[in-house]
Amino acid sequence: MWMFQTSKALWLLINLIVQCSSNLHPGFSRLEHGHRLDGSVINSFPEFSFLDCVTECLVTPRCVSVNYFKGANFCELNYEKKETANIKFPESPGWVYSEKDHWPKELAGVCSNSNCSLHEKCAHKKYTKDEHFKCVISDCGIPDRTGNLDLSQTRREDAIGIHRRIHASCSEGYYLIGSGRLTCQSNGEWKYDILCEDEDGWKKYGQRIYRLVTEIETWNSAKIYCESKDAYLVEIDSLDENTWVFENFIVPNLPDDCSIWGCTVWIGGNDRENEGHFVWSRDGNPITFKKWNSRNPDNYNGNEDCIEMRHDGSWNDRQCDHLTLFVCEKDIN
Ligand SMILES: [Ca+2]
Ligand SMILES: [Ca+2]
Ligand SMILES: [Ca+2]
Repeated sequence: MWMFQTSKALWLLINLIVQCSSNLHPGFSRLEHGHRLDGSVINSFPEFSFLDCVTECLVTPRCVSVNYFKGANFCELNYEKKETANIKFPESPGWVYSEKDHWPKELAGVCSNSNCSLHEKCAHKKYTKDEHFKCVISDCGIPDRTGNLDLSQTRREDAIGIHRRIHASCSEGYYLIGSGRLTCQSNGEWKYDILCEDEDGWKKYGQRIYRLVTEIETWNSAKIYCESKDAYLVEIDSLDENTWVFENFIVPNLPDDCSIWGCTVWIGGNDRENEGHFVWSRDGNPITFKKWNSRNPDNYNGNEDCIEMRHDGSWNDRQCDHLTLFVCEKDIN
């Protein structure tokens, strides 16, 4: 290892002195000591020499600048530079910042003439005369900053390279659903574990959000509708939750004429599979907390398998093809 490092360094030194000692001068003279660029890392590499770091940037089309931490030989490639970036350039003792433009592209060897695309990097054997290179996927690209996704609160360790992650949040007025992370997969595509749900129409209770859908539907259509919103027909597990749903979605509408919807809402319970054994539609788990109306469940006419919440917050089993409003529930993190 020592021999390899030494010969590598020597080879590099000879190359530099012979070929481009004057070329390297602008690069070294324009280093910015004590700074690093925040929030635009493509990838990072431990145990890199500074020139390795610059070379890695030169073989990576998306890279425009590097941060280098001398104490740990730690290299970061950036997809922005300080002039164009709407990002931070804080004082960071021990760090050096440098831009790709200040370095001779010949440092990239055979890769200086590669035609790799923006999300690729040119791979070749360093410090050899080998004329062969290949383009390999480098990153997933810069995630779309539009829409409801807020990428301004990313963390120090976030990066867009393969197998790296970015922490995202949702713009004001949106609920975050999921872990909030974007993971760059090995095929170069982002995996989004984040969904930003418009707060309009949804109400938050604990770690869940709920929405009254003001269209009359059969129980099954209501279930399908909720699922199409990555939600489920409301599942009530406690008296507190029952009271909350009742007070938020039924009480406000009680002054209305109830002739269209009967002032009831579908909830997710049913005994369609096994008469008398009520389960929740989401996962088939048995219903534990119950809030039956005094005469129910009565399976009236032998044909009542779906649960509605009544105008007083109690439950009734009802024919599943009855039409009424319904409440969807969704987990958030
Ligand atoms: Ca629930
Ligand atoms: Ca029944
Ligand atoms: Ca009934």
